[in-house]
Formats: sequence, C-alpha cells, structure tokens
Amino acid sequence: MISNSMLTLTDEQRVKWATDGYLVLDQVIPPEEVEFLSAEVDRIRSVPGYEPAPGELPRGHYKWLPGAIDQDPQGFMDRRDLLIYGKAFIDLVDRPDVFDLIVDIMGPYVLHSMSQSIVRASTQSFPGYTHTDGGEALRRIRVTETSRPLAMKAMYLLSDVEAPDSGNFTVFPGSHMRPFPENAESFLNPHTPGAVQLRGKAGDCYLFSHALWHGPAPNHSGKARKTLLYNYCQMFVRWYDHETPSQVLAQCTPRQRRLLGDLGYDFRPGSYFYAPEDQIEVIKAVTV
Ligand SMILES: O=C(O)CCC(=O)C(=O)O
Repeated sequence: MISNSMLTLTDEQRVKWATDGYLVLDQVIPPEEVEFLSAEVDRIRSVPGYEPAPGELPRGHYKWLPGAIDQDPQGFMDRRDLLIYGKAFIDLVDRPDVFDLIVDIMGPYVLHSMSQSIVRASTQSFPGYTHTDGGEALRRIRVTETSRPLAMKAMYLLSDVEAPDSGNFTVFPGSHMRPFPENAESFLNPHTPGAVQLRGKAGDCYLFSHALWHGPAPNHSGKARKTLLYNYCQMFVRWYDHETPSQVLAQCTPRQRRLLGDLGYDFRPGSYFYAPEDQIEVIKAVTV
C-alpha cells in the first residue's frame, strides 16, 4: 500500500475484498453526471466503434462497425474502447474516489487495460451467464487473500437495478479463490445456488477481481440495464483495447497518459516490466 493522501479501503472493505472478491461503492457518480453519461452512451450507439459481430467473429471479439446493430436506446449494445468518444469517458479512467481504491488494491504499477459500455436489453431470449475475466489463461490464475490481483474491473451502473433478473451484476462471493470448472456441464449460471444477483442504483460502482465468477443475470425488468466498465491490470500484463498506447493521449493528464501506456519514452525491451522512476509520483498525482 502507498502511504499518501489518496483514499484507501476501510478495514471492512479490505476484509470484504479479500474474502468475497468484490466491493460495492454507493453513489460515486452524482445523478446529473449519470444522466449525462447515459445520454453519451445513447449517442455513441449511432457512431462507428467496436461491437460484437455474431456469426462473423468468435464470441468476445469485436469488429469496427458503423454503429451498434440495434439503434433503439433500450436495445442491446456492447461498445469497446470508449475513450475515443470524449473527455467524460477518459476522466473515468482515474476518477479519484474510485481510482484511489483501485491503487490501494492493485498497487501503483497499474495500467488501464480496457473500457466498455454494455446495455442489456429487457428480453426473454437472453439467459445470462457467468465467467471469470481474462480469457483462457487468466481464469486459471487465482490469487490468495493477501495477494494483489493481476487484473480487476470497475463497473458503473447508469440505471437502477431494483429486482432479481433485471440484468443484475451477479457474483459468486469468494469464487476468486476456487478452481474454474472446466466441464461445460457444470458451468455456473446466474441461478446456480450461491449466485448473488446484486441490486444497485444508477451511480453505484462495483469493483471486482478478474478471478471472481461473475456475469449478467437475464433482464426481464421491462427496461434496459446500462453500465460502463473500466478494466485495470498490472503493468506487465498490458492493455487489450488497442495495439499501441491509446490514440487519445493528447487529451489526457500525465497520470491518465501513464495509465494508457505512455511511459514518457519510446518502447524498449524492459518497458512495462520495470516501471519508470516517477511511477509512484505520477500515479499519486490527483491533478496536473
Ligand atoms: O453485466 C454485464 O453485462 C457483463 C459484465 C461482465 O460480466 C464483465 O464485465 O466481465
């Protein structure tokens, strides 16, 4: 842990993170900003970006498309690499009240690895699913109660989730420390005993470890569930929304640039393995 003026987890949060593998942060985004971000999510639906291309690309891969396939704001959308859509999305990368806790959990050798907005439409045709993050490799890597994670996510709710089966973020508390069931027949789902379908209000944020079993519940609520997701990894793991450091560096603060892969010098072997000498100073700097 870095000793500094950044926020740190409370003792209670620290125990909950270690044992459950996730935290709920209430009302970190005020209502007027939720409204703005929600309108931004509606706006980007109609502009080009990376979206799933079912039937063309494997599940979990994204293709540059002219817009989301469904143009109804209440319809499904899964947009990656949000930072290209403006400063509001960039500033969420290191929003202090959330990012401070991420640094407390991950340590200072951290990068932002991915951003995403998912709108889960209300429909009878989507049963929900659960998974661990980081694909085939990371799902086999678990951490202990005392270890920093390799990767973690912040998920911001932009709509209220008031009842079960409303597209709830669903977790299996403590599953970040248990083996991944490789047998497809035993895959966990949002209704498996032990699943907790979280409720929440627009403006809340969930922090969770890559190794936690999690995923969306079905949404039968009659309204869309809207979220923003920001992923972080240890520096040597690197980002996976773009090939090179993000194209939005010119709009960023020094701390955001560092988080987006700009180390302050051209790439050389050793980069991202050992951090720049000013890493802690840059990560601790709240403003510039
Ligand atoms: O709730 C969702 O729509 C998906 C969130 C999720 O599972 C993830 O970010 O990995």
